[in-house]
Amino acid sequence: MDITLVQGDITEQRVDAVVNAANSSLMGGGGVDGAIHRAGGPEILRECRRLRDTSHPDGLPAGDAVATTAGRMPATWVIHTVGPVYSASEDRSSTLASCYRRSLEVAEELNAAVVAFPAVSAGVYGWPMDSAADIAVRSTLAFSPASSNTLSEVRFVLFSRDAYEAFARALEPTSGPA
Ligand code: AR6
Repeated sequence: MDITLVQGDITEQRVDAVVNAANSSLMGGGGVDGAIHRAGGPEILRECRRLRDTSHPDGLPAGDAVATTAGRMPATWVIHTVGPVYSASEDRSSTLASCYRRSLEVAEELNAAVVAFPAVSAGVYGWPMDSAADIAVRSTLAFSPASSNTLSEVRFVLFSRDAYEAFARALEPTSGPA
């Protein structure tokens, strides 16, 4: 499985699945969530409402992931995950790592080959970018694919140059203490 980095807009990616940094309500919001619903159109919200009415009456907990259509976007699916709100007093890294693991599990269930992720929790939810990048890269590298695995590429799509550079640093092999 290759890990690639792109600076750009996740809604324009021609991939099997784009991951959305959603909130527990699954009813849309700002940031990348707003951009995905705008680009994909109302079909995404319709499917999200259906999920709320059926399998997820209480919403989607932080760290979990669920899929819908990608509507009019070039991708086929949106995998909605809910990142934790950053806290300086409580370590919520395992919840953020779970977003990546659960999203990749859902991607496998869909037989997706290429999956694009934004920097989950690193916007409105306030996670410092270097740490968000580190957790994203580590949890993706730690993911053990199922034997039927179809995943060939995980693409991190970063909106800003700063985010791109943080992910590039997180991907650098550690050189150890000087
Ligand atoms: N493509 C790629 N990355 C983007 C795009 C885009 N089109 N737009 C923003 N980003 P955020 P969160 C980056 O705030 O922190 C929403 O209201 C952005 O610069 O979208 O998990 C939800 O409904 C940042 O680096 O997600 C939730 O309520 C990263 O995506 C809440 O925000 C994530 O920022 C979730 O907050």
